[in-house]
Amino acid sequence: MHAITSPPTPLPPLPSADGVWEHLRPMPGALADAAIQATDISLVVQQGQIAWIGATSALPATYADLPRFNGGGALLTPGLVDCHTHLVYGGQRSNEFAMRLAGASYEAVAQAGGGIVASVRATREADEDTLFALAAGRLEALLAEGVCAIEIKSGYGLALEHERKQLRVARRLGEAYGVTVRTTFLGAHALPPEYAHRSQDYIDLVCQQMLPTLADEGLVDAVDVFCERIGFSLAQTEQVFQAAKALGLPVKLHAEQLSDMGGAAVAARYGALSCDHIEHLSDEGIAAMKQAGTVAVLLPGAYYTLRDTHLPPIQALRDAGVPMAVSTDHNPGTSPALSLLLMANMACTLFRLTVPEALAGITCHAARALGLQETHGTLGVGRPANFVLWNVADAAELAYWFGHRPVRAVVRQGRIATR
Ligand code: DI6
Ligand code: FE
Repeated sequence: MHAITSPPTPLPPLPSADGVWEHLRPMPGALADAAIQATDISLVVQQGQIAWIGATSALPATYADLPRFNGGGALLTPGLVDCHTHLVYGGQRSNEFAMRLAGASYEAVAQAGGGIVASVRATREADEDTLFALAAGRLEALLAEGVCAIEIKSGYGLALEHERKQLRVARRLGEAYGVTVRTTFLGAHALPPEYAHRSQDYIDLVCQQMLPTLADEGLVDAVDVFCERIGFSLAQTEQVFQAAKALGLPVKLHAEQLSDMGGAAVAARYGALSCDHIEHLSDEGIAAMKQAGTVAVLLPGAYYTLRDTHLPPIQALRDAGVPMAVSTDHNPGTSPALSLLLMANMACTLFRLTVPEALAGITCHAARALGLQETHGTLGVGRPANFVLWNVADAAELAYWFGHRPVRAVVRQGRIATR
């Protein structure tokens, strides 16, 4: 890989979105205030926040002199939320794509020295500016589609300085692009080679050194573990959760992706924000998640890439009333996906979500999976102005087209990001 030595150039400032955005047609479920029933609505942005929202016919006269943006009846949605990504890493792993096509399983690829550890090597070799430049390109693809908040995990460094590098890049991306970034420490993603056959020593390091140090540096918003046969055990998962709890940090879990480890129920006991993947989730896991208010994050990109056939228990989650989010799981191994709309489409076609479920999955439920439900994922007064105008006749088109981006305008953190 060639190194990029110069620091990333600061991006030019985006124009302010302050003013009246009128004649918009809200997606069902888009507004925090369900009492607003109008189909022609306006939204007032002041100092980057939503100052008023309601029927265009009821716009208060006090806003009459503000700049006007005529939406022309465009569909209005909240800014999209991508609640599970591994966006910052070096290299890429198209070679494994070929290996899997030739019949190798994800686990076999990992055992052959590929998998997560291959990305760890490339990430350790890359400096911070290189990682920034690589991740910036990926982030731009997601932002162009209307993403206004994104979770970015560490987990390809697996040593203090390299995990720090990933998390610092995640924070820098948020600042440079004016996008809400939630960082998740995933030190317990895989066993680094230098700890081969010493997984307990590594987990001790994660809990006693890496996590407290990075949390102290303000780099950690949540803590995640890959709880799996090829990842970490239930007991090790719980040890990491205890360390997170001691620091007052919320937890999430890569749970029951390849097998039913019982991780979801443990995560729920720690009040997890979300359990993600969950193809093999049990009824006990579902009940525990419901009780704890834990979001089920569905990752159809990984399911598709791995040509998995074991569907997550969608109907049981639906029956239990567990909120379902949908995310890219962007990562170089199992989900090299850079379109959240494509994930909504795949959640419908592969997982049989309804269109409203898929759209809630990339907005309000995704926000909840990050603990951002009071500020993101629905539109309401006092929230930061994050919204998207779409060139579509029907909200269902957002999950219907694929390979198409019917965006008319994106307002992100009160700035006009795409027009
Ligand atoms: N589950 C995933 O889908 C990714 N990590 C994880 O724990 C895969 C990461 C990779 O293969 O690089
Ligand atoms: Fe993941």
